[in-house]
Amino acid sequence: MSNTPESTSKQQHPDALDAIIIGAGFAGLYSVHNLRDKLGLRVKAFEGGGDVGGTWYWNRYPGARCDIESHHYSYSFSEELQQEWSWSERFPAQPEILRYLNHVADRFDLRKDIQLNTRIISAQFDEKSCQWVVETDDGCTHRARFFISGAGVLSTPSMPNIKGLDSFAGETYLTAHWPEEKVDFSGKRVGVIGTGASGIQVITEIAKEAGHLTVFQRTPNYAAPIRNRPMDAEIERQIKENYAQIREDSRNSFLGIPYPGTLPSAMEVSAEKRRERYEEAYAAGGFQLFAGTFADLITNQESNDTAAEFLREKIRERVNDPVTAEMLTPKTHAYATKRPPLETGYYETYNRDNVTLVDVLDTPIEEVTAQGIRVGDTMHELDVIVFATGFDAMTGPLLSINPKSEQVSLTEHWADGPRTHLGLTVHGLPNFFTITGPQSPAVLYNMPLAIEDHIDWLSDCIAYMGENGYTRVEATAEAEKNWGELTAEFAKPTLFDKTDSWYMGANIPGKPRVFLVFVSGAQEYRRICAEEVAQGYPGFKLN
Ligand code: N01
Repeated sequence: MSNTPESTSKQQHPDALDAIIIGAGFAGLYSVHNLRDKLGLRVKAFEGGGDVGGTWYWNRYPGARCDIESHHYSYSFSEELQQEWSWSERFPAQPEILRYLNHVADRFDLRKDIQLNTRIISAQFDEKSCQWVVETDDGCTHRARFFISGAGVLSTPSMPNIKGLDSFAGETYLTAHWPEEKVDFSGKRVGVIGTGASGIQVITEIAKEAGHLTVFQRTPNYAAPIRNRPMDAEIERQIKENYAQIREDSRNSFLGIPYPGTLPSAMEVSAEKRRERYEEAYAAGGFQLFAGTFADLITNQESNDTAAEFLREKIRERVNDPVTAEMLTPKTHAYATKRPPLETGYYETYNRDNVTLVDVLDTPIEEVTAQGIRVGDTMHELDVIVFATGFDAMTGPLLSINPKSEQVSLTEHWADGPRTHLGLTVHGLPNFFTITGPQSPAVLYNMPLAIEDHIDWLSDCIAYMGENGYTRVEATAEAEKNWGELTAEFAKPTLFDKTDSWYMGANIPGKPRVFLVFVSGAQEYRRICAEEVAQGYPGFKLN
């Protein structure tokens, strides 16, 4: 691997920053605040979007809503922020989360260290100066000692490779890059491809407005009601009074959301008791069915079957037409091995006269033409196509930048799947941190807390380096190997690898099929990270 021209020169770099940060979503914003205001570093975040917000800036499609309770899906680092911000609903809609993140940017004066409308396109570690040399798409080069990715885990959208895509004469939209101005669906013939969490939300909303909606479904999902409602003033008061305890409980729970009363196994209770638990969780909403019923749903096929069958019954109850109900009923994968979506009236959408469901599993989409979408011999004429077709999850955002050093390029290093230590660092790429990176609990841990944990950890590491006169930190090859083995060991007893999902990288053609998440739960992961610090960073070479 060759050096950049600059790295071979002896030139000093007075303008170099201490840290360059990718993105200004939840991770980028807290990184700027923490590193700048706690450690006193000179930092700059580069954000491709036209404003702060990350995921919540881009995914502004109708119906976009977080399915974790608002008071859990928020920063915990500032008690003042927790007390002054009021959430209007139990589950926050995209515009409210975006307002919250804008408030955070203003309140902590973060904007002055964020450059919007600018993407980082490459990054190379220069051994001589011990600095990252980072190129942005405005043609500029920047230098910093630390390179920190807050690029997100679901931020590289995936477009299917369908014949004739460019020939469509109507409008096309991608849920993951939704325009700022309102899209008018009234009276139009709309097609939606994809029935994951995004598809389920957008389908429910578009159906209310479109002349006709055609949903192209490849794999049906196990969706359950979210049960959103306006925030109750008394509940808000109790939350604000008990935030410290709530956060403590969250960080000590598997998913980072403290649902009480989870029983060890669905097979250790009677069928009646099991049914009772599922009914309660279904009525309570949120992730309670997955995270608040039985702890072995993702490890025991028999237990999983009971939850899956419960949800299949609910779908059949809610959808009037038995043929459509059967098409919507998942049969080929275990519950929660694809991330379970939450909904409000999704299944009832198929009881509307203006909605048609088309199965594209047995007969895939043949082509897109100027008029619409052809499936087998049937032409579905459309004015609008919406793609809710997912993301190159977890590794995609990092591989698109491909950070390099003299020893390592990330694309080569991860050719057979991600290799990291703690899901946060990479051997051969010094002073580089991947917030909620692959092989961390990330997507199976309430994201704002997962982000804060990572940033607090890397910030402590940088402070430790300063205190001890180190300028370079790098995960050892051995630590990386051990972490890979531990990640695989934790994944082994689970059912995840039996399903083709984005957790497995299976939604992207050619992507290595490996489980991308450290699935020990937040508590165990946090214990391991704390131990690394307590033992003086044995998994790292510091110099
Ligand atoms: O993406 P997905 P998503 N022809 O990958 C289908 C988070 N999120 O954006 O399953 C036909 O889940 C594909 O079919 P299949 C959350 O973590 C959170 O919906 O591969 N269909 C699938 O149905 C979530 O898990 C929230 O057979 C094609 C869909 O497209 C993650 O983001 C809201 C196709 C993609 O589903 C990703 O969700 C939204 C093709 N060629 C998202 N290619 C909340 O907090 C793909 N598909 C609520």
